[in-house]
Amino acid sequence: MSQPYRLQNYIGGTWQDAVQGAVSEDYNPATGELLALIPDSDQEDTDRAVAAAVAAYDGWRLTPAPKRGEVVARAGMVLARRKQELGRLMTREMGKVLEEALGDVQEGIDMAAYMSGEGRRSFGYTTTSELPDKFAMAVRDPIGVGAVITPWNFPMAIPTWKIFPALVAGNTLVFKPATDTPLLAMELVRALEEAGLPGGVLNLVVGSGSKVGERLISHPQIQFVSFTGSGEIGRRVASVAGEGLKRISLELGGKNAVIVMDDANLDLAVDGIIWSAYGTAGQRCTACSRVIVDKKVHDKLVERLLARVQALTLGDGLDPQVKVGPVINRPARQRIDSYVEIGVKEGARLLAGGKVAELPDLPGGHFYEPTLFDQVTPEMRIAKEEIFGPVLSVIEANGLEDALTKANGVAYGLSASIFSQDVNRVFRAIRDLATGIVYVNAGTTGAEIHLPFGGQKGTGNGHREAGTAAIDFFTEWKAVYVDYSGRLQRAQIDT
Ligand code: UN1
Repeated sequence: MSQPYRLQNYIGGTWQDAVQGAVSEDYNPATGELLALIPDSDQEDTDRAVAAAVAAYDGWRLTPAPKRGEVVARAGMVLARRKQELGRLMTREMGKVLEEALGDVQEGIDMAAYMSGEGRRSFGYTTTSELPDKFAMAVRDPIGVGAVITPWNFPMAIPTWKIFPALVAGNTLVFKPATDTPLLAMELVRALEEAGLPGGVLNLVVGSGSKVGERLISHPQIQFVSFTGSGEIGRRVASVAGEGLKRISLELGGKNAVIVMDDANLDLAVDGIIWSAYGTAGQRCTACSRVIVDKKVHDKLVERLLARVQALTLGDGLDPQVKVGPVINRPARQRIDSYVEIGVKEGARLLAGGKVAELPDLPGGHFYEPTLFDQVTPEMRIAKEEIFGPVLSVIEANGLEDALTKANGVAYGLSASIFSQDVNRVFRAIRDLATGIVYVNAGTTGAEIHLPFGGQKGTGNGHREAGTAAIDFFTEWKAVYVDYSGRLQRAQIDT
């Protein structure tokens, strides 16, 4: 066992302990190894970080956008250079298997490549004027100082979705990562530091939601909040930050369905379902947690799914044989287990898994057996609520209409997929699925960074991350009128 890291906050360009010196602990969820001692920051640390971001704002706002983009581009190169090492660290800190951890780092690298280019785009537009000798255009301004609050399940990708576009747009930030994955957050900040980001532009404060998070969302000098996490906390962010008239972007999870029609390529469907339901131990906002299958192919599909679920190997994600790592911590495992209990009580048929996995070689780990339920009906809680673990429910449908109604019959609307070879069915599904992301003949995960990411209904509050949509969230529009007539011209009157 190596010595635990000693993590610090990064405020105004210097690494420092929490003012009160409080520390908390960061563990490897597969082995129980203590990975790091981390600051347990409070309001004072948060206020210092906000003050540093406020002080840095004018300098950064006035730095030409292409230069801001170059800093992000260089940070992406640092991540690329360190990809293997960061992937391994992520597996140790968060638990997902190494291949997926490397994908998570790659998503950050991709985001840097895309957003650095926005430094030379960030397009506004010119338009006409109703008056002669008058010019009109719309340009983008940064918003100011913002808070970025991120979850543990994509410890590199999700922070980069928020931080890279926000920085290229000219904002300064306070970054509060999940306390389960602060090491990856630190490494991202270090990459930006190495890339030449001026002090104060991005400040890292590690601490609890109840102290750091609460202060950020109510701080009078924070102008926007970008949050990814649970629906419960999302509502709290919306009400507190909303009261302060801050701009708010929320991404709050899903209850994503794969529809399998009777004409589907079933082997392909099984591949897509297994990957999107059990990858990252089901701990993705985009994870497939419902399979809605036409009754004509139900038995065949379930038989093949079951064989594949039973073959999944659990263990430490650094072991290349392992397909499913641990879940993030003990309370998460407990929560998953209580959902399984609810499912059994509700009358769903448990086909595989359904219990905590005790691995003899890894007694300190938090593992849960990949779980498959059949004969689930739409009104059961396991068919409606986000479980965020390796638990999949199979629901039968009678044709496409019924499948679409069932897919849409939940409060969330992040991702959905359909397996079918029939172009007419596919296009109807694309039109009628009430989700922000739709896949055809693929599972529900695998969003690429240059398309909008986010969902309808209870998944969020209407904003999208990634792609050009991210620039829309992190900028203000400014309408500019230039009158070169040399006289007073009154719009709507002197036309
Ligand atoms: C998330 O689950 O919170 O599409 C993000 C995917 C990944 C991102 C998921 N690219 O599954």
